[in-house]
Amino acid sequence: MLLTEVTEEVQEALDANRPVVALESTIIAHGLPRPRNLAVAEELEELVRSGGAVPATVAVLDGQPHIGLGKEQLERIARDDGVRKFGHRDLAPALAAGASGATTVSATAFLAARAGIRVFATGGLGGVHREWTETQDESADLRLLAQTRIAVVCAGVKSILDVPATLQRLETLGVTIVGYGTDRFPGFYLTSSGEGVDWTVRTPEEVAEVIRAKEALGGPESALIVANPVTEADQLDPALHDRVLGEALDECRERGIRGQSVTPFLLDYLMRQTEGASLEANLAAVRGNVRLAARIAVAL
Ligand code: PSU
Ligand code: MN
Repeated sequence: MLLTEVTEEVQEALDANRPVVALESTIIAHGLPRPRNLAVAEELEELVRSGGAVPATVAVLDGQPHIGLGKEQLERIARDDGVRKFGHRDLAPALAAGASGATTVSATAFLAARAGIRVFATGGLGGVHREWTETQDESADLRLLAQTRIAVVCAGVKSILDVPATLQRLETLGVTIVGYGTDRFPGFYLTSSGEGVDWTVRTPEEVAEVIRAKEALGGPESALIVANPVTEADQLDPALHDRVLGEALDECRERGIRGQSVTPFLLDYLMRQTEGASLEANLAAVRGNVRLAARIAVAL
């Protein structure tokens, strides 16, 4: 029994070795405000198409993983209150229970790679949270990327995290990182996190070369992180970012918010307290990543 539903368009593209870009759905269901989230979901798919690739938004609906969503399915993800947040470890019980949920980076990367998709675009990865020593909160994104063969185009990891600790963890896990047109690791809402990257690539063709080299090497499977910064013109004002993030982290601690709710809470807090400026920076990052992912998929 094949559990996963792959749309005809995506399957045909994969069979013919034409470019496909996977998109996650947690950012739609839990990372962006309604009703704008639906417009963004549609826009991201359109960006992939205009880049010459086929979009494959991933989600779980009524206990079935979907690779590629139709219009009504995308609407469900964007609008339904019952849509949960599924990391990789949630997939089995969700399937067994017939549940519906948006997939995080970990669940999306897993399902997409399993379907044969090589390129995936998102906003910012999850990672090691600040106060990790107390909470031990580290996104399952990291471990899953350490075991999954896929190229993930992202604006680094979310700046709400402990970025140096996350980079250290990615090094330990053996996840390759290349900076796209930069030797700085991007800071999600910010052009730079202040940390460096060891490798810089400048064109989609160069990224495709790295992917091919990685595939030719074989060995244990792992992801390639293509770290693509927002432009300085589109970034959130760094001083505003640091001030509001400090407040957001205090509020999160005071309210005792934990587990899967932490990331959506912090993103939402920043959006409200920056009067939407963080949302614009987030969207600029995602759009840039989706465009680049399409170009990489085409170059492959
Ligand atoms: N990128 C965004 N917004 C998001 C996310 C990524 O611009 O909301 C989501 C991704 O799905 C990622 C998740 O996997 O946040 C991380 O959640 P957690 O820290 O609970 O693992
Ligand atoms: Mn977490």
